[in-house]
Amino acid sequence: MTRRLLTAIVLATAPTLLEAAAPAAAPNGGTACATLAALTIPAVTIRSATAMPAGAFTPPGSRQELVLPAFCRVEATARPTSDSEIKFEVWLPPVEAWNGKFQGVGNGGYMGSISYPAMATALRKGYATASTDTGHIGDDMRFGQGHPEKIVDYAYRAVHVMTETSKLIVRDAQGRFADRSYFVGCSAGGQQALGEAQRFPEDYDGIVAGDPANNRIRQTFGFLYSWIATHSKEGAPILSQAKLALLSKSAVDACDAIDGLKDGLIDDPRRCHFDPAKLLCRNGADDAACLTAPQVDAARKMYEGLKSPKTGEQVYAGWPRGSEGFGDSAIESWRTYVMDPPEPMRLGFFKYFLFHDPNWDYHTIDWDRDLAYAEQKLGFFAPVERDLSGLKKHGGKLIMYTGWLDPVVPPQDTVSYYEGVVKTMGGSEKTRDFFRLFAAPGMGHCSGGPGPNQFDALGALEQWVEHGAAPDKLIASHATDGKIDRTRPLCPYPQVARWKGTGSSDDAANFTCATPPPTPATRTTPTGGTR
Ligand SMILES: [Ca+2]
Repeated sequence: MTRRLLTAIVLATAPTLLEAAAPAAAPNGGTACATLAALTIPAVTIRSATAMPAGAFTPPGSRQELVLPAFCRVEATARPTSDSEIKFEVWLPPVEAWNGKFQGVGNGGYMGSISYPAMATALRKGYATASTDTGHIGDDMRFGQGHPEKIVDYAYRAVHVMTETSKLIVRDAQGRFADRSYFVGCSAGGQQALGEAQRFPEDYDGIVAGDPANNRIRQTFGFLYSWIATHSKEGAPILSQAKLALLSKSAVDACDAIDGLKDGLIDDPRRCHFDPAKLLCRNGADDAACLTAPQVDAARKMYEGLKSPKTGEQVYAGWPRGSEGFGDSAIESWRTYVMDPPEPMRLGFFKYFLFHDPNWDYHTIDWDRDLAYAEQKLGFFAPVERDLSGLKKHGGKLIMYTGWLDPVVPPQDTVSYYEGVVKTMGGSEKTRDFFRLFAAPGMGHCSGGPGPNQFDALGALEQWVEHGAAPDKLIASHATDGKIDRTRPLCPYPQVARWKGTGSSDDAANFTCATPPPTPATRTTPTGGTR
């Protein structure tokens, strides 16, 4: 019997037979790459299977050359519904170079494109890896107009289908299923990670959810609110790059020492209550060192975040003090998602996904009524389920991280999700054994910032999954011009890294993880001030 025919039969039969047949089918490991094209997985088309030699590979639509070891490249399309067209790729190392593991990688924003650089990183380390375009092409949200199934594909189905299918492709190519499966993503990828943890807990043994945009409906409302609060009636941004940088510097000056160490970092911005009114220009001046009254008002609203006009309840967290403009690039500030866009970010959500009205006018927003409608109609869009008992039962482990300076996904929202899970799962001890959060002081969105922001979350996760060694800290580093100039442990929330009082405060060895006193509820003096 040919390998190809056997594969088709095996895939169509019961798991017991499948397991029994696999070793006999591939005693020396795997099918030749090209024959993978003959797989007959339901609702999936293998478009190509190509043996790629070691060397440079330029991904489609990119000019960035990736240097890769030899691998088998599989291009596939899944159509779980008649309106679906989910493209994905699976990259397989030669069996002798394979580390026995599968790694699914996440996406960013609404980008309908395969995450080639993340796949390259995984492949170089010996993983079989997969990524999907989430079922559409590009970042334009018009893809959802009249295509409700494509919205579902983007929201969660594409990653799940990619995962299930990739596992079969790995099995066929390598001669056995992967020993372990991991998912790694940040931002939208963090949302995908939590979606998998909540909805498909059997898919992965370990999950890294970075700066997760999982509370996506409310985040979208938050973007709209923030844009309106920080732009003139004519649509001009009220806060310039220079004023954003002034705010960041002033917030750090006011709050750096609250954590007990003057190091240019605010350990936990929730403890910082810097009031931008302290920078109010005197005598009608408007210069680089002060803020006008509208600028003060705009900054305050960014910190406060969207509250229900009806009840005053917090709908979505504001952005943390320190995140205003902490770096030179737009993504290291409020510019990319709030100040710079000529119209509110993600208006397409309302136009194409929610109201089905391309002419929808954002001035007509009713925060309470429209949010309730959105959560009722598109609840599947935001993986905010706090009951993770499915993942726990599966034996899965979850590492979530956030940057305390994230100007895109407010870290307060990520922390709040974690606290919600702790409450739902019956307390910290019952959560820590499978789910830990690491919050990085001075880190921006997924990376960057003045704080240590490079760390090996996947490596720590593998130790946890494969050896039962739960991560008590992650060692993070900060580099300038490629040279490491600061290291610091990131501690499992609610612990924080505390300097021992001797030795360099730029060396992780001089820190311990300690539990801080509870964060006081909003404590402000009448004049603002910092406590
Ligand atoms: Ca500090």
